[in-house]
Amino acid sequence: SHVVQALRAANLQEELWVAYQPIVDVDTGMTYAMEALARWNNCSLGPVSPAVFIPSAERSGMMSQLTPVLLRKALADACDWPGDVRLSFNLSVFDICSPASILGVLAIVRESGFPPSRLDFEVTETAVMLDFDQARDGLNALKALGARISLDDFGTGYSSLSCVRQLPLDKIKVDRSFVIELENDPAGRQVVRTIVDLCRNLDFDCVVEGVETEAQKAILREQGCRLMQGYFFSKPIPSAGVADHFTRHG
Ligand code: G
Ligand code: G
Ligand code: NA
Repeated sequence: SHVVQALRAANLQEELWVAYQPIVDVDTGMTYAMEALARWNNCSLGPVSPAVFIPSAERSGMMSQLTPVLLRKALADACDWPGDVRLSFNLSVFDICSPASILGVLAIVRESGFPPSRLDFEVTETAVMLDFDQARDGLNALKALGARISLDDFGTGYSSLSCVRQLPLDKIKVDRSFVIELENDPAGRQVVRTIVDLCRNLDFDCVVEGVETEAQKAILREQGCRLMQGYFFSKPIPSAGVADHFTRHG
C-alpha cells in the first residue's frame, strides 16, 4: 500500500514523534504515568494516524524499525519528568515475540539511563495470544530488567484467565468500550466492578481508559477504580507541552 511505501522511504528519525497521555491517580489528582503514543508526520502524506500506520508497519515487518526510534525518543523525554512519574510504552506482538527485538529493547533502556523501575510496557491481549509462549518469554525478559507489564485493551480479546495468570503482569488496562456502557446500564457497571475486583484479587493494578466525562469518573470511582485515563483528564500532548502539564497537575 502507499502507507507501507511511504514508511519504507521515510526518514523515521525525523518524521516520527511521540505524544503523551496522562494516566491519573484520581485520589490524589497526581499524574501516575504518561503513555507514549506514536505520531507520524510524513513529508508527502502529512500526518498519518497510528491506527493506520502501526498496523501497516506490523503487516510489512517494519515495527523492528519503528519501535527503537520511538522508544529512544520516549525515554529521552521521560528523563526530564518528575521522579515519581512512570513512562508507559506500547509494544506490538512483533516486539515481544522476537528475541532479537527484546534484546534491542533491553539495550535501548540501559543506554537511556532511565530507571527501568519507572517503566511500564503495554501489550495487548490480542498480541499476547498470537504466540503465547514467545510472548511470555519476551515479557519475562522485560520483567527481569525491572520494568512492569500492562495488559492493554483488556476484555476485548480472547485471553483466558489461565493464560493471564501465566504472564508476568502487574497491571490491566480496561478497554474504553466498557466505559461507554457505564452511565445508563447497571449491568455495564457490574462488569467494570467485576474486572476491578478481579484485579484486586490477582494483585494487579487497574487502569480504566477512555474516561470522557465527570459522571463516568464518579461512577468508576464508586466501582473502586483509582487509576484513569481519557479525554476528561487530558488528550495526548506533545513533548513540548508536558512540562506545563506537570506544573499544573504534578
Ligand atoms: O494515539 P491513538 O490512540 O490514535 O493510537 C492508536 C493505536 O495505536 C492505539 O491502539 C495504540 O495502542 C497504538 N499505538 C500508539 N503508539 C504506539 C506505539 O508506539 N507502538 C505500538 N505498538 N502501538 C502504538
Ligand atoms: O489502545 P490504546 O490505549 O493504545 O489506545 C489509545 C488511543 O485511544 C489513542 O488513539 C487515544 O487518542 C485514544 N483515546 C485516549 N483517550 C480517549 C478517550 O477518552 N476517548 C476516546 N474516544 N479515545 C481516547
Ligand atoms: Na496502550
